[in-house]
Amino acid sequence: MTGTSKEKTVKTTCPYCGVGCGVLATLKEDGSVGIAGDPDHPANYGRLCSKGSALGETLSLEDRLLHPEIDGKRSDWDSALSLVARKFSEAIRDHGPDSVAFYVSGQILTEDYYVANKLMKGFIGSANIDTNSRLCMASSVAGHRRAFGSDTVPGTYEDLETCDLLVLVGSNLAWCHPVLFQRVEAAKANNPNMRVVVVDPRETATCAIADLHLGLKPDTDVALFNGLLAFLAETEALDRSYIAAHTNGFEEALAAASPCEINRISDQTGLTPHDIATFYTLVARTEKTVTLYSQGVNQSVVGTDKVNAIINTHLATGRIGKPGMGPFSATGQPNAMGGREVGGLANMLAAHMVIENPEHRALVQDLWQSPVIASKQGLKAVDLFEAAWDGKIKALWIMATNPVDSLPDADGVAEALKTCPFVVVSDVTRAADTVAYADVLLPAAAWGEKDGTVTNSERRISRQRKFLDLPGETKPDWWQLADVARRMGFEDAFSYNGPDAVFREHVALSAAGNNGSRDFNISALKDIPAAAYNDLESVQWPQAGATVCNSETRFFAKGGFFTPNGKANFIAVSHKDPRKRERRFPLVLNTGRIRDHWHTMTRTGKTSRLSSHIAEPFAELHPQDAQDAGINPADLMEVKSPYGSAVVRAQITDRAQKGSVFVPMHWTDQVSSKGRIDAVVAPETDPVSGQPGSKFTPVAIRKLEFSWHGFAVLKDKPDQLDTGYWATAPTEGGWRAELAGDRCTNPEDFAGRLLPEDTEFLWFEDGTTGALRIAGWFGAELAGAFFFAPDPVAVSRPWACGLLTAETLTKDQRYRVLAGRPPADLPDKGAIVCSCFQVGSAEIAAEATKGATTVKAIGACLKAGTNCGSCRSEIQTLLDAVAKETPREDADIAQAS
Ligand SMILES: Nc1nc2c(c(=O)[nH]1)N[C@H]1C(S)=C(S)[C@@H](COP(=O)(O)OP(=O)(O)OC[C@H]3O[C@@H](n4cnc5c(=O)[nH]c(N)nc54)[C@H](O)[C@@H]3O)O[C@H]1N2
Ligand SMILES: Nc1nc2c(c(=O)[nH]1)N[C@H]1C(S)=C(S)[C@@H](COP(=O)(O)OP(=O)(O)OC[C@H]3O[C@@H](n4cnc5c(=O)[nH]c(N)nc54)[C@H](O)[C@@H]3O)O[C@H]1N2
Ligand code: SF4
Ligand SMILES: [Mo]
Repeated sequence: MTGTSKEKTVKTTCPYCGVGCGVLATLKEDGSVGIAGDPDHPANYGRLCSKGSALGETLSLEDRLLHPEIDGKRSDWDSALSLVARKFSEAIRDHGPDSVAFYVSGQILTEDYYVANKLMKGFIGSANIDTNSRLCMASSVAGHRRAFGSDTVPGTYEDLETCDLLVLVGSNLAWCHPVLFQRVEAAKANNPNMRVVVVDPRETATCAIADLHLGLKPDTDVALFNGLLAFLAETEALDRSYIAAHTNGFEEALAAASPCEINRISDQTGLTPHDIATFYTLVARTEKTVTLYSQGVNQSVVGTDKVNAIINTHLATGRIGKPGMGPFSATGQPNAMGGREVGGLANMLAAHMVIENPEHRALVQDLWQSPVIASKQGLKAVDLFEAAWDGKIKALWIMATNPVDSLPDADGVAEALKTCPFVVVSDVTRAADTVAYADVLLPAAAWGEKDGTVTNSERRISRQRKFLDLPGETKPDWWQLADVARRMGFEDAFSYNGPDAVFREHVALSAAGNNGSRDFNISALKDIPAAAYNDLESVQWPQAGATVCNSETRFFAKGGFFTPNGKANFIAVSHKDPRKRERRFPLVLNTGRIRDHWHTMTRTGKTSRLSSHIAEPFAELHPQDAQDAGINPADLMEVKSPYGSAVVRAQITDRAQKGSVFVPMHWTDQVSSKGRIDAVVAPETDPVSGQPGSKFTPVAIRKLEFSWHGFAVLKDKPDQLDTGYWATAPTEGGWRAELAGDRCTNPEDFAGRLLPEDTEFLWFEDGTTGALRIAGWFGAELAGAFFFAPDPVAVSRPWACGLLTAETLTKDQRYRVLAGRPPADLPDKGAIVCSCFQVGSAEIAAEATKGATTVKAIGACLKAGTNCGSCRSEIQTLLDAVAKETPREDADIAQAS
């Protein structure tokens, strides 16, 4: 801890994505928190993305859960935890250990996870503990275990910088792992030979650095990578000696992949033979190749096969575990890896041990001194909620995840929670859709209020540190679990006096009976005292020696796999045609993320800065599909499957693939009328990993007709949005709302209900266009402004939002608000691209036409992209678009004039 006597700066780790950036958090005298990237942390060397740098704005206590509640009424810890212990014990007594379950999260800390897993598998005696990592990393875990015999990520972040070819498969790195993206961007700028290939049905922001974008048909990756394996064999690009010395099953895998028929692969993937051949040739001739993959690979009913098809190509070329080479699974959540280390999945044990292995079970049970040990796999997430719906789960504890929004068939999940007799939810906020289904609500300590460790994508363990007091009666998750365990009669095994004690046990388990037979070993941290745990610098595992060592930690360059014969397994996989187009559901729903929001928005949704980039649920769709459905830009549309429907705004773009619609996963019932896209997603899973295919659901779309559309800015948070469509977001100085309604709701009355009674109204009605604008005033201060029209409203959002923070307005200016557009001396910014400096697309395009041709030049004149850098890929895309339309000479002339 450093800083002046009144200010303290603490080194901690970002609670969002799996990059695991080091953060310096400074608690200021006025109680605010300053956030900066930790220049010494090897994941980010000082960088932070838009979400990380806005962390200080998400720490308010608004909507925080501060006290335990039973049946919606305030309670206390003693009553709440006694009730939880009693209900779980009774269910186990009456219906057996498999009648209870935990559903946890890659966002709890390793210590929390360790305690949850220990209680369920060693003391309750069931393996019914699963986690949202099932929706995230399960296919990677399964693919790793099939190939390597262990869940090992062989490489490191440095490999992404030192390779000559980076293949990004199903990864929107620019938006989802922005700091890694920036590291790659910088490496590419320094290495003119470096090439980047993006394999993704959509043209994403990540394509801004791509030399080749392969916009393949959804779920055809196996065909592409099998073709690559066959091509490598046919062009003698294999590493025969590596294959012979360190692998099993090559011939079978090659037979399943061969021959390399480019035309067939072209039919299967929808890619041109030329692009396929270019890609294959590039891989064949580039020794230093890294294939990084994420949810476009994992979240598929053939996800595990996709993972192994990729790994096969690396094993065949011996490009694994060497600097600049290897398959690399980018993890999503801050502690996806930590959860895997402690065995937090229903099909794992602990410390990377195997639940089906009796020796492993004995090792764990011995260290835990536990009465029982689960000997078979438990229920995986989708099956777990299905069992709850079926009445088989009598008590369920949900921790740090929001399944009513994030699991497929999300309405079915809500039904399951209604059926389940006893549901416990530990969360930090009450503004999460799952909270409504809790019988007992437990207030958890949030980021900055608790201590523990997380592991990032490159196996680096870092400390999250506390710098804030616990608000209200909140408690860390491990504490809640350990207390319930003690109340269930397991006093000795759960008498931890702090997270350091849990961590020491976790270290001991990693070393137990581990003579090199298991990858996860951190015995160098054995018996780490509390003070050293507190000061722990980040370390990569393995750390199997006597002391911590900071040298290279790659796996498998010289074999040494964790299979019975020490060799890696090629897995013979074959392409399966994705589901045929159905007449009633002819499009494929693809889902995923946007740049500035995190999952169900319970934290990023608190800040206006992160809401300014995209403030409404939308569907990205191809112009042809839009035309076929009679949908125009900005229309409201329904996306529907046999499971449910959602209502979103149409964003028509040729960056989308024809036949696919992309909808982000972030919108919930808290912030929109019907934006929960997981209500539409099919609960179909990969047979090996149990991971849902969240990127592929057959759907139908249609335009929704409304009598009126509206946009509003309001000082106070709107709460009575009883209209057909709405989506709200915070904006500086208040709230913004997108609206639409039918004839039954009169827009004027609607506006009147949302404005405080004593406001003075000004309004303007345009008889020819049907536009209606209403502004409510407290004297010279704006209480709210409404812009209504028969069609989607074209008012400039940044301008309208700016009215809330404008200096007091003169009477004349007050009327100008009713004009519904920025005055001529204040041109429209366009959609916000740079959320740090609130720079819009129109401003960037204007500078580009004036001659700014590089992201750097835009930064120099507008500051855009010069703080966190998360928007740089979008600026590049805008520059490319302008360049396409403006011949270079014109730009030069414009600059000269
Ligand atoms: N801003 C932001 N960043 C995040 C998160 C967040 O919520 N917001 N969440 C974090 C988490 S938990 C995760 S798991 C990661 C996810 O990170 P990513 O996996 O990069 O993100 P997604 O947007 O889910 O999906 C990536 C891409 O897969 C593509 N895709 C869909 N189908 C296919 C297919 O069949 N083949 C291929 N090759 N690609 C396909 C999609 O079009 C999409 O662009 O992000 C992490 N980082
Ligand atoms: N359609 C579709 N669905 C998806 C995906 C997709 O791409 N498409 N992606 C999937 C993936 S990869 C993931 S990882 C999941 C994520 O989905 P979720 O895990 O459901 O999403 P979050 O919003 O991160 O939920 C975390 C919850 O924990 C709370 N919380 C935060 N900190 C703490 C804490 O310290 N303790 C406790 N007890 N609670 C805390 C938050 O307030 C929030 O309610 O979504 C999955 N669902
Ligand atoms: S890239 Fe962004 S979200 Fe991910 S850890 Fe770093 S700062 Fe946090
Ligand atoms: Mo994830």
